[in-house]
Amino acid sequence: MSDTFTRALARPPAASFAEGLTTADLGAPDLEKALAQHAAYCEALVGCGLELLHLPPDDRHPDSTFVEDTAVIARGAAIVTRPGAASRAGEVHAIRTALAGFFPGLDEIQAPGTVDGGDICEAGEHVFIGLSHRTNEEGAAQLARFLALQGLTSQNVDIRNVPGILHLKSGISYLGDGRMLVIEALAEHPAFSSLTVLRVPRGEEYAANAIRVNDRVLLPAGYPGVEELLRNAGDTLLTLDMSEFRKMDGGLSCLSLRF
Ligand code: CIR
Repeated sequence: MSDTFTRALARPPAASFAEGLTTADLGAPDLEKALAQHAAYCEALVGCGLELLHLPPDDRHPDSTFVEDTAVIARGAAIVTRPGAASRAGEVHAIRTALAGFFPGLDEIQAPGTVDGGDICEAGEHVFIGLSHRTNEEGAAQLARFLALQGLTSQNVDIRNVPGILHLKSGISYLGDGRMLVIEALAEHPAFSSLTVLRVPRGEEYAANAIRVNDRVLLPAGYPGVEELLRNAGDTLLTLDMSEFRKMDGGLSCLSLRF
């Protein structure tokens, strides 16, 4: 099984969206299209039974639609992160305010620690923490202590030398029932040896960022190999066009905080 979610926090892309950080080299995103894709994403979460909490767009922070990076929520507790990219540091203020009402003991990653939520992959009682160019060892250690207080074990997975992925969850997704969707470059990693590893076909790496939301799996549209893999595994899929977010290195998981 996997966690049951009842709510999600999301924030539409801002007018400054195209000024955000990216390594994708896929051209500038079209804001109108991104807004439509974001609306469809929110609708899909509502279709999965979630209540959607919307934050207003924030022009001062072009990457602020990627709310997942600003907090980690586990077992009824939450911690606000310290994003690893300087341009994203200010995103946490609105998130802190939004989450405080739900999580009275809201914790915070402290300097010099940095954590991006995209590096945190919860898999049942165990959590994988990506050491990346955004999440450093100090941040990972603080997060591990927070998780331990919630009764969760964790381990680090160093992805700093894995090409083509920004965050750990750009390359893996936990789908529930002991199953992990994993790109080839991480498929043999000893961290995942006790899990059922579903290998992402080459060329479809972007679809490694999927999300299990209650009884469905949300998947980016246009990746037939991964679709087939998951349908054969018995998953109920919902595919979403993510083209404009992909241009900014973002995937499905980044666009919401689910709890
Ligand atoms: C960034 O570079 O921070 C954003 N352009 C993309 C963040 C994607 N977030 C995620 O994968 N969790």
